[in-house]
Amino acid sequence: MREIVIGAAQMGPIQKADSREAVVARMLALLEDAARAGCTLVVYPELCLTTFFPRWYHEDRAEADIWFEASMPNAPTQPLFDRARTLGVAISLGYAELTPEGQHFNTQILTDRAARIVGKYRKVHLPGHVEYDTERTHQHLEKRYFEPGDLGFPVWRSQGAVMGMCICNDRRWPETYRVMGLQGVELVMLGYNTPSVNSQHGDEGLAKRLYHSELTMCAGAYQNATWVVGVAKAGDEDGHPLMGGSVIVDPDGMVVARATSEGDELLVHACDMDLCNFGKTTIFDFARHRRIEHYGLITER
Ligand code: CDT
Repeated sequence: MREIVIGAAQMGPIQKADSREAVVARMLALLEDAARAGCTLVVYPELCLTTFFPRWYHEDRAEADIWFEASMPNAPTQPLFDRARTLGVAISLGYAELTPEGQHFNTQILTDRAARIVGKYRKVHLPGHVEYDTERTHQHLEKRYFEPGDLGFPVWRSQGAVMGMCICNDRRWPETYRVMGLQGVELVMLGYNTPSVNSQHGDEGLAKRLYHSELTMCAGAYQNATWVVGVAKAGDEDGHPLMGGSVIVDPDGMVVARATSEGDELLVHACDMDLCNFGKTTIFDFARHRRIEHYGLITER
């Protein structure tokens, strides 16, 4: 048995006016709860230090830099890293990254239990649009504020398991999981900010949106024999609702923990990485069963 007790730290809404320090105080409270529950890894949402700012249009692109972090850890997040090191709890969190070269990415990092950053992922599938769209009920300007990630879908060995990350819209794409699956991934961590309402399809309904979110994570888990931990930032941000639905999914594609609120809420599960072995050596033994001679179209168009 290779057990990692994992905390999925769903976060409730963050308002435009909330400071990074106030948000980190909430993250610290979730971390303390997780440590008390025996977790050695806590996963926080996408862009978890600020409100989901891509809903706000800045005509001057540079003004949006207020939402970005030029270093990590930095002054507001250092207390989180310090406490995580003391508790011996690894963390994974999403933030808007501004590089020294002036590039902007939607990023998630992974630390080890000594709070050293051991992995970094930059969101590949950026949803939304570049310019203000008068046809939408709300804006989703990720394509305006971020560049597509340039790191691919790497995996890292940590705490005796093969770990990978993706972010929000990435979870809807089978290629995301498969590229990590081909590297033997056993745990995919992801955060998301998903509006409760489809800006282009108002009558879609929350139940279907929650279903699609869970469907993709369960399918990714099953088809690649990996744990998936999906963590929402949820609730009403300045009048804009985000859905919850955080889950921990086992390598059979079954949900073993599911959030019940749209607030700060910790899910805890003891995840045995050895549960990945059966699928990886039988029905999803890629080396034996894949037929890549028929898959060319996937990368041709
Ligand atoms: N943050 C993020 O990627 N959200 C998307 C909503 C896209 S709607 C333009 C998601 O896939 O959940």
